[in-house]
Amino acid sequence: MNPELIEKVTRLVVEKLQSQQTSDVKGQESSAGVKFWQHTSNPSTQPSRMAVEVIKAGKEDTDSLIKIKSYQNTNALKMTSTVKASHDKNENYSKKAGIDHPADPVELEALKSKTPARIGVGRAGTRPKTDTWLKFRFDHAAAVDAVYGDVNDELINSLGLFKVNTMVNEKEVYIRRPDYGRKLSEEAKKIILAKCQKGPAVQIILSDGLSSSAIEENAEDVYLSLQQSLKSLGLDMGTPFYIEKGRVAVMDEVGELLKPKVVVLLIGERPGLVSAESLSAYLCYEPRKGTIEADRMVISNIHKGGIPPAEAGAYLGTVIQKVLKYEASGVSLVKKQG
Ligand code: B12
Repeated sequence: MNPELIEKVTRLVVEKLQSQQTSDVKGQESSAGVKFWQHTSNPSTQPSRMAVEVIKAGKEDTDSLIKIKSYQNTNALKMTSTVKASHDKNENYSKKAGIDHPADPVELEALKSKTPARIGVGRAGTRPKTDTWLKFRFDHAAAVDAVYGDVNDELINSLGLFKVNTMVNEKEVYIRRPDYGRKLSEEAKKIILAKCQKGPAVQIILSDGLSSSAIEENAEDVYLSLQQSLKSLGLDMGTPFYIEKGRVAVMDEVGELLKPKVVVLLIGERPGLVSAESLSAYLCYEPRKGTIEADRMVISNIHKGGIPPAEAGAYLGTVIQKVLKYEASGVSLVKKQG
């Protein structure tokens, strides 16, 4: 954990976003030197890059490269290095798995560089090539692990969070009964009421949701940078905690109990075959029982191949500031903003 680095990156991002409120931040380089992640970078053709790079950010910020990552769960570490090794080994992946004699190789490469989806992978007769098939099996296994895995308590403790449960006790029930994942257990309600500050401006919650890997890989950076961002914006953030096996609408129950102005829920997304470790941040102004979905909003695709976690945390702070200013979120926010 390196709070100074998180603070530095968060400050740069918040400054950038505040000076460029109207522009789309993705894919642009700021004058302050924060480089945003190239979403469609293809791991098989591009060298791996760190989530956040701070490049000659100012006279006093001369570090050429900053890597933010301190907590490393051993499984997550194993997985990350396995993925990396797999990508390294697959240096020639696109060649082996690609179309043998493309009519237009330049155009094909251009198309492939625009998406991480499995396009232009070629085939062996009527079947996929062995490399394509093995990569598919690998990514599918990672997705299953993400859904069925549990977040390491060490991470939850290291973030200073306490853990509560929904009405779900096992993953099979979680998958079959989304409604149970939207309700807190009676014990959870008591613990939350006993431990949490009432009526904060911002209530942060974390939950594994559909991907424990998403929390393991990204939660620390997003959470720390979100905290820094809220601190720099002068926003009070109550007592954050972790909900095991939660669904998005569980925030309504938290809203009822603690009456925060805004709830932000960092939750694992349903894994796909491109990334099994993607995190979402769902936000809502004054969520309560009966809140309609249109009043929620989401920033999705937070992971090292999407929106870099530390930048997402910083960005979230500025979105929360807007939600508080207009006292609305989702479609209501859009309507009020005009
Ligand atoms: C599954 C899914 C759905 C399912 C949700 C069904 C269900 N009960 O789970 C369905 C098909 C209904 C759906 C609908 C929509 N979705 Co959708 N969805 C997803 C997906 C693939 C996974 C979401 C997830 O894992 N959530 C986490 C789990 C734990 O949450 P949950 O509690 O089980 O389910 C809730 C959330 O999934 C939430 N939700 C799902 N989509 C959206 C979209 C928005 C804007 C909001 C606020 C909430 C929300 O609604 C569920 C019920 O509360 C994501 C892709 C991704 N990478 O995240 C897109 C995604 C979140 N959806 C998206 C969109 C645009 C929509 C729609 C607005 C599409 C439309 N034009 O109608 C609607 C809005 C629905 C809503 N709740 O307001 C976009 C959001 C883009 C953005 N940043 O704003 C995403 C990122 C897909 C994408 N890449 O474009 N979605």
